[in-house]
Amino acid sequence: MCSATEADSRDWTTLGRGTRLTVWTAVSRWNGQLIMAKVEVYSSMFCGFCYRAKKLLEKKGVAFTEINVMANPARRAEMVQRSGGRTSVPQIFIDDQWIGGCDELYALESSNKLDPLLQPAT
Ligand SMILES: N[C@@H](CCC(=O)N[C@@H](CS)C(=O)NCC(=O)O)C(=O)O
Repeated sequence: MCSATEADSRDWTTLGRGTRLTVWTAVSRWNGQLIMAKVEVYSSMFCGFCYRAKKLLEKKGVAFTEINVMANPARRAEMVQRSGGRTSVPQIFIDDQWIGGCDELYALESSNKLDPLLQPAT
């Protein structure tokens, strides 16, 4: 289980400071080296599509930052702006590239195009 809310990742970063093994944060690192792309999931509670999208990422062992737009209208506005006007959740970004929602995430996985996107930019 490698997912983290933003609050969690801050806490974990603090916990990990000074230790040799840096704990999993929202951006996956091993001894400071980036080993996976940055993944962001804008979501809300009671959202089956969000649940499915997060399940796939968790199954693949992908660390991601979850942004709850229901609790934070400013972040919803940010999501709409970054996704070109989409209002539905989830909206998913990999290394700041807009991926789409749950259906698009599963389509990428089915066509074997998701893993290359999850590699860290070199
Ligand atoms: N095809 C979209 C469906 C997403 C969707 O319908 N999400 C619902 C919540 S579970 C939603 O945000 N509805 C409100 C809206 O469309 O503005 C996906 O795969 O992500």
